[in-house]
Amino acid sequence: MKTVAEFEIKYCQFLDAAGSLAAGAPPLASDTAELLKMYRFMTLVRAFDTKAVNLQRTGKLGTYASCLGHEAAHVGVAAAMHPEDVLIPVYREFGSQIWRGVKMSTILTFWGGDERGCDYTTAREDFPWCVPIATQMLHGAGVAMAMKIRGQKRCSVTFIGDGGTSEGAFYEAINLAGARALPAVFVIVNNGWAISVPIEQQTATKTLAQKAIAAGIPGVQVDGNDVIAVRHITSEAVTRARRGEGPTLIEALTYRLGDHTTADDASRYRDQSEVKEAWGKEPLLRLRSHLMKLRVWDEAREGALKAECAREVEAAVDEYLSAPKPSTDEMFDHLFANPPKGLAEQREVARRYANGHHAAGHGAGHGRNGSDGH
Ligand SMILES: Cc1ncc(C[n+]2csc(CCOP(=O)(O)OP(=O)(O)O)c2C)c(N)n1
Ligand SMILES: [Mg+2]
Repeated sequence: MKTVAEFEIKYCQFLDAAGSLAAGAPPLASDTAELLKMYRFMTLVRAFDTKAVNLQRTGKLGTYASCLGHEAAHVGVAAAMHPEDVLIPVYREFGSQIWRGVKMSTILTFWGGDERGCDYTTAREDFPWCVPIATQMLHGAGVAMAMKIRGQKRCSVTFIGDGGTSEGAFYEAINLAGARALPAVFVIVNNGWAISVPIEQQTATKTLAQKAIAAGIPGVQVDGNDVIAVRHITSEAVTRARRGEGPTLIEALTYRLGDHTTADDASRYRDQSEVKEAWGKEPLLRLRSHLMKLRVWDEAREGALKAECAREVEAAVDEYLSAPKPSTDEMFDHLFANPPKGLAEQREVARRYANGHHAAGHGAGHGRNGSDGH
């Protein structure tokens, strides 16, 4: 017997939970302008997220997947991308999207049940949300293949959750990306849970990053709550991809501080002590203490930023709530040139509901109250 293959998986962290910076941190760690920009977006996303959950609770938004705790993973990845790269999200990467210029009112429009929310004014080639788990991985590989065929200097960046890495589409996508040396970056946000399934039950593998080995591509683990490390590692992967050096799989370790979605109650399956411990490692806290050590942050600036973010979020909510609703016809308009009889009937029924003329005993006019798409 002889060893024919060996591998190791590296883990990257610069800023630990206490906000202490490791030796050998990249110049980004002292680039106060960039750090403040990332902190600002992370704070904005948290304000947006809190508001979105409240909107759902008061019947003004459909099912919503909170990104609480994922701010560094989301903002760090987007900050490493170039504007012309293509972001392919799952359903909770709002931090990446807002960084890339997707309007908060647009995000609310979609999660309020209106598909016009997929029509971004900025980052127009970025993909909309993807609820069928792992299918977006194939889109990510396909987009990268198109870029390669066209000889473009750009890459796709595709997100996936820990649970998603158990799906066939995950393996198919990284295999293709490896075989064709595609300009693709895949980011696993390992938040410890796939709804009620903990990572220990999800897989026997020691790291999710090592799944890259079977695809013949580099895999690396990063502290997903350390925005400096996430941005640094993603920058390296994006640079490699854009140079034609092939794909990378990044596993960002973080924690889902909220419920899976607003349709979930995590207290039914998850120990509160685990959540409490995770709050001590959350991403804003450590960046804030780092900024304070650099003497570019204090309580007054924190208060001013929170007030500014609250105003921005309120303005987005106003824009969302005051926009005219689409007609129910729009659900049917682009399906068939000549709708089959059944659909034509459904369109009529929907019109009757919209006008309040429906059969007695059935609720109607739920407005923006979407159903559980998960
Ligand atoms: C193909 C498919 N199977 C099942 C589901 C139901 N589902 C929605 S989210 C989810 C768990 C996903 O967990 P993970 O990939 O870890 O992402 P997270 O929600 O933690 O970000 C499942 C099973 C789905 N949407 N699509
Ligand atoms: Mg998960």
